[in-house]
Amino acid sequence: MTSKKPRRLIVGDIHGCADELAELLFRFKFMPGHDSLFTVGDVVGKGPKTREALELLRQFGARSVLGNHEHHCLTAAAIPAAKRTERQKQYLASLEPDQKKWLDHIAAWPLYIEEPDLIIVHAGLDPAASRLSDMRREITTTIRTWDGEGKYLNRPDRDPPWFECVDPGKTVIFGHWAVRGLVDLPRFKGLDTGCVYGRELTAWCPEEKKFHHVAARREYAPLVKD
Ligand SMILES: [Mn+2]
Repeated sequence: MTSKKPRRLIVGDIHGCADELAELLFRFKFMPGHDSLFTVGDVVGKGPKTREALELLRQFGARSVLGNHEHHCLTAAAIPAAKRTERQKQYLASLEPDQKKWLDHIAAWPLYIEEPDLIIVHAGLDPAASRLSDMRREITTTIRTWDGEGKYLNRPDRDPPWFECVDPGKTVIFGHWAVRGLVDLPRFKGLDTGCVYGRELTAWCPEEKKFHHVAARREYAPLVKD
């Protein structure tokens, strides 16, 4: 037993970077059954070890929200095999040999997780929704900027970031915006620091009010603005 208080660790976009995830948990001295683990989604896709990342998170009892890349897996699985694109086939192959098990697992991930003091969401909150439960999937998994109506969600040159357009009354922890990188505002913590692009994996601990970073072992994918 330990006298240390339980801590929560919320991990940014992992994208199959299981080695960096393992190093992060080791360096944090994460204690399963005592500390709590969360991710902002986009655990899958692009990187080298999707299955290993999912398995590690499952072993540590992590709770995740749905990212656009998990949604991509679910979409791929829902269409006939003969009609799948190469990218869709790759995503499904990355879940083998237990593809069905992981698809069922991912399908249960919520759009957001609400704690007494914070909200975890993949891309951001829906500024048009008056309640969290009214938020639309397309927005929570893909928003970067807000145009006032939700037609364009990624126009950084024209529109403000979504987090300048909401007032949730709690700290919001999110990912999805590797091009922008770390966001460290009092109410908003953006954790996508592009590990899969060769930068770093980032997590936030609310109890310590501190970020934890692990350098990427290499560049696994080119940075593309999707
Ligand atoms: Mn994403």
